[in-house]
Amino acid sequence: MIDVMPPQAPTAAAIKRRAAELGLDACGITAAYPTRHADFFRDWAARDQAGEMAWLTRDPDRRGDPRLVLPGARSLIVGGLNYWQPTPGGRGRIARYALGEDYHEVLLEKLRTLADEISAQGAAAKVYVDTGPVLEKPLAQRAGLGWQGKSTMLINRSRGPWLLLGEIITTLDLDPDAPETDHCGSCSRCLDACPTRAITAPYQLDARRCIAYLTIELKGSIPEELRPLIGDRVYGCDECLDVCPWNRFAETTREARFLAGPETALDLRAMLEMTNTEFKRRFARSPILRVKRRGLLRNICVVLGNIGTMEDLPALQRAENHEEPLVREHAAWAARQIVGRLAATPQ
Ligand code: B12
Repeated sequence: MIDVMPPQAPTAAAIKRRAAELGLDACGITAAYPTRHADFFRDWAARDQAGEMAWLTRDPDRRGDPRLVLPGARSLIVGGLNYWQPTPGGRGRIARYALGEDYHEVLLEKLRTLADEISAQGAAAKVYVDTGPVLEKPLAQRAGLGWQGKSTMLINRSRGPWLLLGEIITTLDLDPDAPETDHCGSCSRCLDACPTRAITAPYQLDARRCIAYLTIELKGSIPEELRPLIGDRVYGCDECLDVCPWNRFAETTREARFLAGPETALDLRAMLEMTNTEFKRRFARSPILRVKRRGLLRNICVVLGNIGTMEDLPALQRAENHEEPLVREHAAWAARQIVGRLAATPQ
C-alpha cells in the first residue's frame, strides 16, 4: 500500500515508490493539460495515414486533452514496463512485444492496483494501456520517461525504445516531473532501416506502410507490392527499434510473463492447417489473438512466399483451398513466389 496515512493524499514520491514495488521500470508524472501534439495528430489523421484504424481518429479532441477523458483531472501518472528480450531463433519472426502474454493485461494489473490505492484515498483515477483515448507517447515525454524519437517511438535513456506505456489519469494534484528532451541528434538509422519506408520523415510514420499495421491492424488483403518487403515478419516489426543506438543499455525484461511462450515457437507449415479452436487455445493469452486465425495465416503465407522453399509448396497448395478467401488468395500468391524463385534458380 502507499505508505501515507489518510487524510493526507499520496505524494508523487510515494506513488513512484509504489510503482517500483509493483514492478514498473519507469514512472513519471505530468499535469493534465492538453498536448500540443494534438495538432500533429489531427493533421496526420486528415492525411489518411491511419489507414483502416477508424477507432484511432474518432475523437481527436479527447485524445489530446486528458481533462475531457476524466473531468477534474489534475495529473497523469505514466508507467513504463521494459519488455526487451533476445529474439528466439526459428523460421518467422514475431515482434518482441507479442512474444509473451498480452501486455495490456500485465500492465493494466499493475496500474489498476496503484489506481485502486489512490481511489481509496478519495481521488478519482482512470487507467489506460494502449487502447484508451490518450496520446501516450507525448504524455510520457512530458512525464520525463523519454522522448518521442524520429521513429515516433518513445525512447528512454536506459531502456531504449523498449518500454510499454500505460497511464493513470487522476484528480490528484501531484508534483510533475521535468519533461525529457530529444536526444536523437543527427541519427537517422530508424528511417534508413524501415523495410517499407514507412517513416516518411523524422517523427512521421505513415501507418499504412508500417509492417506492424500491415500484419496486425489491416484486416483484409495486404497490398501485393508491400508483401515482399515484409520478409520473415509474421506479426509486427521491430526494425526501427532494433537499430536505435539507445539500445546499448537494453536489458532482458524482469517480467516473467513477457518471456517468449511455447505458442510463439512457429512451425509455419503446420500452422497453415490449424483449426479455429486450436488457434484460440494456443493464443488465448497472447496479443496475437487480435489478428484472428485468418489474419495470422495470411501473414504466414506472405512469409512463406518470401522465404519458403519447395518443401513448403504442398502445404501452401492445400491452403489454396482454405475455407477463408483471404488465406486462399495469399497462399496462391506465396506458391507463385516460390515457384518463380525456383524457376529463376539455375539447376
Ligand atoms: C496506432 C498505434 C500504432 C499504429 C501507428 C503507429 C504510430 N507511430 O502512430 C501502428 C499499428 C503502425 C503501430 C505500430 C507499432 N506500435 Co503502436 N500504438 C498505436 C497507438 C494505439 C496510438 C498511437 C498514435 O496515436 N498514433 C497517431 C500518430 C499521429 O502518432 P505518432 O506517429 O506517434 O505521431 C506523432 C509524431 O508524428 C508527432 N510529430 C509529428 N511531427 C512532428 C515533428 C516533431 C519535430 C516532433 C517532435 C513530433 C512530431 O506528433 C504525433 C502525435 O504525437 C499507441 C498507444 C496510444 N494510445 O498512444 C501504440 C503504441 C505507440 N505502440 C507501441 C508499439 C510497441 C508499437 C510497435 C513497436 C509494435 C511492433 N513491434 O510491431 C510498432 C512501432 C512502429 C512505429 N515506429 O511507430 C507502443 C510504443 C511504446 C513506446 N516506447 O513508444 C504504444 C505506446 C503502445 C503502448 N501502450 O505501449 N502502433
